[in-house]
Amino acid sequence: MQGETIAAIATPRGTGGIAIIKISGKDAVAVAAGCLSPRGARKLSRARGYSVFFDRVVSPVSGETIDETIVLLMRSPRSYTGEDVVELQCHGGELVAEKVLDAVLSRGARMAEPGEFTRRAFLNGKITLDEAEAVLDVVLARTDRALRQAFLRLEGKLGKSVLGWRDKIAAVLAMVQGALDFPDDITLRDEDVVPALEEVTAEIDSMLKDGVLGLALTAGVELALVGRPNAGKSSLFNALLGEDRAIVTEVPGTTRDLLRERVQWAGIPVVLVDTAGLRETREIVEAIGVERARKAAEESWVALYVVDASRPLTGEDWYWLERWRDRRVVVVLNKADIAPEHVKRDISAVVAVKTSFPVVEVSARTGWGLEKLKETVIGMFEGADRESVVPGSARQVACLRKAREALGRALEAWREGWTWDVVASEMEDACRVLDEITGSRISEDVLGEIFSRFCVGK
Ligand SMILES: Nc1nc2c(ncn2[C@@H]2O[C@H](COP(=O)(O)OP(=O)(O)OP(=O)(O)O)[C@@H](O)[C@H]2O)c(=O)[nH]1
Ligand SMILES: [Mg+2]
Repeated sequence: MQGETIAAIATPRGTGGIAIIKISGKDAVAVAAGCLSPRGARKLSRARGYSVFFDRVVSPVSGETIDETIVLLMRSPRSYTGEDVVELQCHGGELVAEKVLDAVLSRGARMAEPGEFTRRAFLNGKITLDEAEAVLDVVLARTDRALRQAFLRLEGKLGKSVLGWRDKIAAVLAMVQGALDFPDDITLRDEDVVPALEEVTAEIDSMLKDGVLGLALTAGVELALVGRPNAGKSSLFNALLGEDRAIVTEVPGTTRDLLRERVQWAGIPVVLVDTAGLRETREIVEAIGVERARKAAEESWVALYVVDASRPLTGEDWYWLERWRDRRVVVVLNKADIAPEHVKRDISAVVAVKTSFPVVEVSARTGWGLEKLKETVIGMFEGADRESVVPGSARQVACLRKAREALGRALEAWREGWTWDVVASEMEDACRVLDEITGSRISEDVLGEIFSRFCVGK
């Protein structure tokens, strides 16, 4: 199916080697031909898919040549969108690209919306929805490991598992429905229903466990360094970065603003956030900093609660540790180089009694214990092996979770001897949410939400 003709600059803004203006839709060839030399226009109209030739872009308004271009033609259905696609490759200047796009638009194409090319690829059945999401993940991947996972999804590995589960459930569902329709002829036994559903449940569970890692790889994780003034947060921030980024002094209350820096730990994109020391203060600038620190801790994926291990914990430390009892927190005993053994031991013991947070000793000054700290944080992601695919978006994780819950209810209804139509309806639910992952059943709203995150021209 070919839609109205859309166009966009597919390359980033600014200057570069080349700029690509992408045109897709039922009139893509005519629109592009209208911007070429007469000879180029004839050539393009007659060309077969996957042809390339050199020509000029000519302004349809003034007749002036705008730039030289390489014309690429991909005819429907053998193109990214499944429609006729023409790409005009020009010199990589911002103005050149804009002028070529203007020429194309004046010939009747309309400006593409964000992600509209990929959306058409999905709607025309070239890719499934999980693959469309993976396109964005590939574009945004910041580490090798994130890219590898995005690529596995782009190849359809996630969709394939989901489809397999769906088919298995559908097969059981067909039997249950058969038994519902012909109760005299078909009797169902436990082994017809339970093992298959349990198997799918276990496989979904295992993928859900890796969901934490998947989201970390695509979205990255924020680690907030928090704690009382002078605990050594900024020193630790610098030590983890390997550069002298934040100001460190012996004056409590040195840091005011949040500082953010990117690092990679085991291929996971991590954003470290240094914050102001937590304390009651009347000083207006510091008070704003403390409020930001609290917010950063509560919005981060994990808070590293840094303490000066050369002295006992204070009431203020306990106030925060209690407040964050249900969050992910690692208690970092810093200044291990100068902290007396018995003080460290006492702190560890009391933290272990009062909380379930892991405790790690480090010295920001000497670098001792930093590896152990990283391992502790990385260990909080369930470790999927590198070739097994993990979900990449919160949407996928949410669908998996819903499918898992529906299967759980189906099994429970079966075991408790509910009528089979109840069991069947839960299985239908599970199939429906699995279909949402691949997009074979999906609402317009969800599509809009997914593709709005793309850039124009993708
Ligand atoms: N011996 C020792 N001193 C440290 C260590 N880490 C930090 N310090 C010292 O502790 C003091 C405070 O360090 P900062 O990193 O500024 O502490 P902070 O938690 O960022 O303090 P605020 O920004 O005021 O909240 C400085 O004098 C550091 O040199 C460590 O591991 N060992
Ligand atoms: Mg600081």
